[in-house]
Amino acid sequence: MKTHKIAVIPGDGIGKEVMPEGLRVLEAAARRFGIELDCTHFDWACAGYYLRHGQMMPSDWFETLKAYDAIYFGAVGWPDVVPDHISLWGSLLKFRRDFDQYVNLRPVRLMRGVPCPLAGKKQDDIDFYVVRENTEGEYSNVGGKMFEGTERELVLQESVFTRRGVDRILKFAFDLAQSRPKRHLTAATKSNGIAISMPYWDERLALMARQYLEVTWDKYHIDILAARFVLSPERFDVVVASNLFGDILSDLGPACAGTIGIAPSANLNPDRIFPSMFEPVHGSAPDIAGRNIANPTAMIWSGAMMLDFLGNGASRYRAAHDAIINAIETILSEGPRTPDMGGNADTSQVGTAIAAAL
Ligand code: GGG
Repeated sequence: MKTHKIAVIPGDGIGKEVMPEGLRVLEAAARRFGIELDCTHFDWACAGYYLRHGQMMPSDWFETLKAYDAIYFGAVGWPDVVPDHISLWGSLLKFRRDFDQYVNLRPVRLMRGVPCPLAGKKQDDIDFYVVRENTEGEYSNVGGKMFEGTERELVLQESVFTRRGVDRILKFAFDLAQSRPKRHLTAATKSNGIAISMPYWDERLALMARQYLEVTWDKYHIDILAARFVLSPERFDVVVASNLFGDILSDLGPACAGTIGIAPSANLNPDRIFPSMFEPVHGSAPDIAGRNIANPTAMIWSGAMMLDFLGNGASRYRAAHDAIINAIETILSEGPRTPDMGGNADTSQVGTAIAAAL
């Protein structure tokens, strides 16, 4: 039996609080389904390695992590001490780029037992994926400053859209749409205002669509698309978006499905040359950190996605994934619940309950 080497990076803030619950449930699932996991912990965080060394990770981080099958990541950010762009570009974004995790796959689902904040929507009405481009686009450090501190101060920031980068994320999204019963793809754009990169994105989209005749597709400008998430989420199946638009939509989607505390994500290197990374959509949430009240569900669900990816189609791993989702839904229906879901349970109580429900 293969032993999967997992690099565990809890990170900062509530990342440190939800990670033990993620591991608790992973261990329970691994025991039940006969999966071997070998976890190694790294304290690469603002309130960890950074405080001692002035950088987020050691310089040999790439070689170190390359030896792992997956990265299980909590959250990054301690803005009172380290500016967010330093911590993000010093860890999370390095993983995504250097390990070519070009797909950020973010399921948006109204889970059983979660009251929907949108009037009149049923469980089946919210069940789609946001496929976020994860290595280029608006997330760039290309640009510069001139005339700093003067009246003529000028700040320039470029977006980067490559043919390879655009085509591969569109292909992943169309493949996913083709594998689902609805077979529908929606693309986010803003080609009326962003006059070079977004028309290019639209052009590549239309070309890619020609190869997927069984998939129906449409595209919306990001502003009206955001409104449609709230007004009619049932129209979506697979939503593909550039890095920034995908980031925004994948916070908005889970908010429409109850709470961002349950939203998982998978940063995938689909070619499996480098480790993929699994993390909650939420960040380190400094406002509630240290109180043990964060919802651990997103961390736990991300662990389920990790098992499924590690299994690469194997039924035992798929069964482990499904059992975790079922345990999450049981506890969301029957409690205990954290305060973001109207309950008064703490993080550990919810994690323990989900592990027991397995
Ligand atoms: N667990 C995700 C996390 O720590 N997110 C912090 C954040 O600000 N991420 C920005 C991004 O995902 O692009």
